Amino acid sequence: MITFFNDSHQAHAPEFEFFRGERVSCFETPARAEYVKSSLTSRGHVLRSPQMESRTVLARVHAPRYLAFLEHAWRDWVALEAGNDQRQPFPSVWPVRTLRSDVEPVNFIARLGLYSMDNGSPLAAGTWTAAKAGADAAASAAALLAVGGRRGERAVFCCSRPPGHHAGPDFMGGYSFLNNAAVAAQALRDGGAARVAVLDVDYHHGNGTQSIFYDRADVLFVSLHGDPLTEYPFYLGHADETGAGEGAGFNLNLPLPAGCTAARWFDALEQACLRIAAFRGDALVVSLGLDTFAEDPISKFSLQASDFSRLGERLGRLGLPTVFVLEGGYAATALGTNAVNVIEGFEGI
Ligand code: SP5
Ligand code: ZN
Repeated sequence: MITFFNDSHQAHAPEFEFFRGERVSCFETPARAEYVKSSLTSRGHVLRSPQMESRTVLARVHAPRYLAFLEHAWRDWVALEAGNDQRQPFPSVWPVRTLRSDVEPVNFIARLGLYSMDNGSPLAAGTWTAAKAGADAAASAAALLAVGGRRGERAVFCCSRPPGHHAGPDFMGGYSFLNNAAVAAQALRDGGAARVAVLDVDYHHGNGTQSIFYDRADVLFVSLHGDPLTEYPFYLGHADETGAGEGAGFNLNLPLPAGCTAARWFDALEQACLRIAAFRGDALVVSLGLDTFAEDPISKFSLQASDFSRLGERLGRLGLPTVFVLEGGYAATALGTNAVNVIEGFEGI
């Protein structure tokens, strides 16, 4: 399988995040992508660098004012006060119900709150560089697939970070800044695929991807994840969210209780796959979160390494041209094996 590696991923390396009111080391680290890279390489997979510029497609999934903010956020933060280049900015105020989000404040922290869903997505000097290169990888992957009558690849894997699936039309969140899965899906549409399915298997609901496509029938969003009643992102991902307007019936959430067995997870995967097959799309985008792993430090499902092979096999049986984008997964040393297992399961190796 063709694999794109985001060579700029290390530019996004914030030091800490907040957890229970304390500063803790980031869970989403550069080492994650390096572990996946080394497993891919040692299994003989050849890594390529993305070639496509994603700006046009980015502007179709994200709001212009959000993209402008994110691109210049670090510069604006550093310009604010001497020493800020050694400090991480965090939002501390948000435009929740009754407050206005149509007027962008001048104050930097207020702008950061406007464009954030949480205080858990730390910015660093190279966040834009890394996230943009990740979006370029997603667009590059979409351009290589055999869709719309074009000759091409059966599947492409994007080994990249930061993740993307919590990033909505105009906000960052959950370690995500640019929604790579949405970029891949939109690029596939623009490249001639009439209908695209997105399957999100990360432990956390892909609220950003759901929101970007919620009122559209041309992109089906299906997600299995920890029940938002107890799990991040808490405010989206319930079973009664089925799509709106033309998109009614084109969103399927399969929330599962934290702590549930792998058997139950695979039952939900089967339901997801049946819905995707019935949709009869031209291509599939997989938001490949590996935080469903039993040993993940922040998640509560129980998949083992061999279960990732089984996941890959099941997705391969859908028979669709497929883009995989890496999302979460925080048991860093196991990420390589688990990612390669999905890919090789898909390929029937
Ligand atoms: C892409 C992705 O997987 N984003 C996940 C963002 C989760 N952010 C909230 C982290 C909450 C950590 N809870 C830790 C519980 C440990 N006992
Ligand atoms: Zn996750």
